[in-house]
Amino acid sequence: MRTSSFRACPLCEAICGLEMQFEDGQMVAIRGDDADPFSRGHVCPKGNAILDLEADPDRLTSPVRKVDGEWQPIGWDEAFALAGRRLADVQKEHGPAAVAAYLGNPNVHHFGHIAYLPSLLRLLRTPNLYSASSVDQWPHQFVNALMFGHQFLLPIPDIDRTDYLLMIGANPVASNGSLMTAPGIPRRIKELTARGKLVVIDPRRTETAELASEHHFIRPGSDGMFLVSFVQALMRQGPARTAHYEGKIAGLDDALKAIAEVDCSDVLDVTGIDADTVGRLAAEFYAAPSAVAYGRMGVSVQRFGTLCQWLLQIANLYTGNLDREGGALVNEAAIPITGPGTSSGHRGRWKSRVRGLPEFAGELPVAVLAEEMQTPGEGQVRALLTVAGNPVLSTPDGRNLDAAIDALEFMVSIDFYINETTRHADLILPPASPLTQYHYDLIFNAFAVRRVARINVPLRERNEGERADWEIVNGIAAAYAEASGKPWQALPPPKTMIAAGLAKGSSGLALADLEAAPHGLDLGPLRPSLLSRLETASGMIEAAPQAMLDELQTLRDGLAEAEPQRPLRLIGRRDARSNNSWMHNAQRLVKGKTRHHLLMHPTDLASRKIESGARVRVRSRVGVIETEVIASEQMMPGAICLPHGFGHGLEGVRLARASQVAGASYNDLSDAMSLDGACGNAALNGLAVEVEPA
Ligand SMILES: Nc1nc2c(c(=O)[nH]1)N[C@H]1C(S)=C(S)[C@@H](COP(=O)(O)OP(=O)(O)OC[C@H]3O[C@@H](n4cnc5c(=O)[nH]c(N)nc54)[C@H](O)[C@@H]3O)O[C@H]1N2
Ligand SMILES: Nc1nc2c(c(=O)[nH]1)N[C@H]1C(S)=C(S)[C@@H](COP(=O)(O)OP(=O)(O)OC[C@H]3O[C@@H](n4cnc5c(=O)[nH]c(N)nc54)[C@H](O)[C@@H]3O)O[C@H]1N2
Ligand code: SF4
Ligand SMILES: [Mo]
Repeated sequence: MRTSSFRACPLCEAICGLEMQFEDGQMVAIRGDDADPFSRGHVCPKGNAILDLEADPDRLTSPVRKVDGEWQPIGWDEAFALAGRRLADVQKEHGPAAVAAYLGNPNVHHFGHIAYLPSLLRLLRTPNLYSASSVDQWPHQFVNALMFGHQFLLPIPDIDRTDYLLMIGANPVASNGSLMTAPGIPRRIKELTARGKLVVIDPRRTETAELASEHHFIRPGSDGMFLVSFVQALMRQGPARTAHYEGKIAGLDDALKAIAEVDCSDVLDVTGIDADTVGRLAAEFYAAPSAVAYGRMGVSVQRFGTLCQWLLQIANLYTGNLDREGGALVNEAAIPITGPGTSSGHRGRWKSRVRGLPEFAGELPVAVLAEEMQTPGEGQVRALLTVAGNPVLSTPDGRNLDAAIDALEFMVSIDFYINETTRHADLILPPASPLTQYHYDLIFNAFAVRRVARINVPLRERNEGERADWEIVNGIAAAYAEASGKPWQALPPPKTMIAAGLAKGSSGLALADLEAAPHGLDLGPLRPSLLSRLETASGMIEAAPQAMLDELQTLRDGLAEAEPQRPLRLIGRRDARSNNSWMHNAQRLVKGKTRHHLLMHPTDLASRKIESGARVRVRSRVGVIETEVIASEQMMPGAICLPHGFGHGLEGVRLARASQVAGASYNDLSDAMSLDGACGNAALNGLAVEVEPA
């Protein structure tokens, strides 16, 4: 007999409700849950691929330990004790900084990771904390902290009600939306373009651009100039509409004055978009009944990412669209992640040892991780904990990081795959399937385009001999505490923690209310709330943070950095059938044509006498990779495009299917020295490269 269970998908920010069908305890099918009021039946190929993940023979289900280069089984208690003792020993001998931790993207998708790891990390007391955030959304968090006083006071585009969406450097039709949890993006975009307008600015004519009202190519990395020019054009349309923010805003005149002073006379040369077009878009944006400017990976993970995020909010502010329906609104999450007792996002409490880069929100930029391992001296990193991450493929100059990790004294990973990074571990602790655990999306409920809440209950028991993610974190912490003589108290199970979290919020919801709604709860559209929640010292929106005025000064110099021997600009790409570096082992996703090739405009191929389909070498300052190139009119001439997360053919990796679609790693080209100057986020997009026949 078939039975159905319902759960939010843990694979991306869209948190679609899934209907999972079981037969005799075996999961046999997955469909979008039509009764989920938020996702309304939406599902993508990845959601279905959970079937492959659950049945993957390469997936670890119990701990393994490397002995003389061979993986051997080890019991849980012994594994915890070994991890705790080795981490404590390294710190005893070399000091607390000698242990580093790296947390990867899936941490955010699992309550048993995100709610439990902070206590383990506090126990380790190391300055060397790293995560995928510094190759991703740091610029957003940083701007939120500067302007609104909290890293998670995040303005979200009100996509369902806006009349005009200016979207720059985002491709939600492939990515399913980011820092904008909105399941079923294509439907939402179709409704938007029927009601108003979507304008996409992107060096590639993407899947989203295809659905947009209008698309413009932009030279990679030149968005800072485009947005300055755009705000200048808004200023020519009429006065700032700031009545709404009266008494709640500081520095707007200073910000506008500094923006007005930037010389944008050559905006066409720099960006590829002419001044008339910028002016027309600004006029439309200013005149629209409601409008919102939004940018993601393409504008945040580049040299001027933070500046771009600030300029986007200035555009929203100037036109009165910040904290307004149809504009950009901050969610009021049922389990609060802002306000008392949360981490607002401080900066500079410590610095990285080698390059002296400041900490942000408790972490150092991951671009410095390799040098912290490779540079001798007091505080050198000698041991590593990774949790749900693959920094060898995901962070800049991955090949060098790979070598640095290989030379460590000890490494322990919480992960269920032996991937390009965890192959170096001495010990791997694999969590049981997330489907066996209580889960509440702390982050994505809070970043959603509606006020939603949902508890996910276990769909089945975990198998005999498996451990849940939160039990593993507790297990390592307890063993480490014992070995290091530090006091420690285990955290209670997720259900208890979720109930406690709800009690801290003002939604009035209790656990039982969520449990009574197996398809999730819709609590209504977003509402203005930012002005009453500001956490800046002044209690006002700080429109002109000094760090942003400084970046404006360097914008022109930064854009002028020419590299004649590397004239092409490399950008990334996401595909609906891919998920960063780790789902290429799922048969449902990798079957059919390969997806890791380089895209290049025909004229750029012709001028280099390269045929479409040929193998090419791509060179950057730090590395060279080989891959296949395909001619594509989707690309702006001068810009070339490669997805990240490939490069699976490395020795010792246990990903049988992924290794057949190995591809090359983007991050063997990206540069650990090339950062967003304002916050230290990696500048992965807009990389200067050259291509030659292989
Ligand atoms: N060039 C370039 N580089 C990029 C990007 C880009 O656009 N271009 N994007 C960046 C972005 S946005 C991100 S978020 C990062 C991602 O970078 P990472 O977070 O470092 O890597 P992932 O590929 O997400 O690897 C996830 C790992 O988690 C494991 N995993 C999955 N689910 C679970 C679980 O439930 N528990 C545990 N313990 N492990 C689990 C998987 O097996 C896999 O090994 O990559 C970044 N790197
Ligand atoms: N299918 C799938 N979905 C995913 C992921 C995945 O790997 N696969 N990863 C998830 C993660 S971790 C994240 S963070 C989100 C990211 O979500 P998005 O940011 O929406 O996804 P990207 O495809 O990286 O979109 C970035 C866009 O910026 C463009 N771009 C690159 N450089 C520039 C530039 O200099 N200027 C401008 N204007 N545009 C530029 C690229 O062409 C691309 O279209 O996606 C999530 N969803
Ligand atoms: S869009 Fe995201 S949340 Fe929805 S099914 Fe696909 S991977 Fe899962
Ligand atoms: Mo990400």
